[in-house]
Amino acid sequence: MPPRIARALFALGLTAALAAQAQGAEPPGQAEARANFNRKVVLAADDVRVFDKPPAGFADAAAGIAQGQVAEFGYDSAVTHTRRTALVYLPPGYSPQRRYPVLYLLHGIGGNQHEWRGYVRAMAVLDRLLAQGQAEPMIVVMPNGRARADDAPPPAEQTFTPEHIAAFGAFEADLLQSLVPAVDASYPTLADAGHRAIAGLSMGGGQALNFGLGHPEAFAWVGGFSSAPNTRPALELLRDPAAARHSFKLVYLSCGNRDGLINVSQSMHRELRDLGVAHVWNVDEYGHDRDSWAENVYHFARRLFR
Ligand code: FER
Repeated sequence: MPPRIARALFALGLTAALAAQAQGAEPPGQAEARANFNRKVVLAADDVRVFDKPPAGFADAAAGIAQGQVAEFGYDSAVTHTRRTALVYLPPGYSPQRRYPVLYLLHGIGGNQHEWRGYVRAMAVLDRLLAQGQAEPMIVVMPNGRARADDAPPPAEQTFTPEHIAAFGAFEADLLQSLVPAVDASYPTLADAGHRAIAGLSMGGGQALNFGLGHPEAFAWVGGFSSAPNTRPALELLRDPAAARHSFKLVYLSCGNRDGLINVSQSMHRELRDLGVAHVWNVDEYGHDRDSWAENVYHFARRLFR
């Protein structure tokens, strides 16, 4: 099956179901999905690092550096009909008298709204960049990207079930119809696409590319880090590929060259290249892990809203 068809099926949550059906086997999911992590990496000539490594300690919390404040933000979801919780980072020196651009940062398949702050240490990265004037002051919203009533990360053996994967797709409507309007109503945001970014890691990278490239009216800055097979083909996402050459201020793709999911990002890179949509393609020497995500959120954040 051609990869783009496989990916489209996956997006519908069918790959696992079909595979299980074919084998007459037990519940769909795990084995097929996990096998993707172990795919052989085949590198092309342009699958290279385009940014130097950040300075040592770039993701370490440091004494003497002003820290942004992180708070829980509750909103009513028209999709799940529940009250949902996101984390919101307000930059050092935040003032309700000013207006800020907003970055939406999406977690991976086993994570939740705490993953970027806890595992990746994204707030430390931003605090340091802001202290050095190397990033624009911005509000960062870290939602739970699993739009279902019970949005807790499932037990490991249920991570890849169709209903859990579908919840990451259902987040598109939750984000656009409920979360973004609630954030814009509650914080002093610059509430237009030119001041709104979306990025994510792995499953969240796929979401960021799907929702960002699919909604240029909402996001002009889009980043997919180590994006997972939920990523849809560019030609499906870009309803007007010619217009897309001018709609985005930044499209940023990255992946580690030891990550078995790299074929997903390679495909997106090649599709965008062939469509003439300018983008960053940064391949580092990491696996599917926080080292890649911390470095790439550093490089991405430095380029945002500038
Ligand atoms: C898959 C392998 C990995 C997959 C998703 C992932 C949807 C997501 C990984 C992550 O978020 O870390 O086959 O299919």
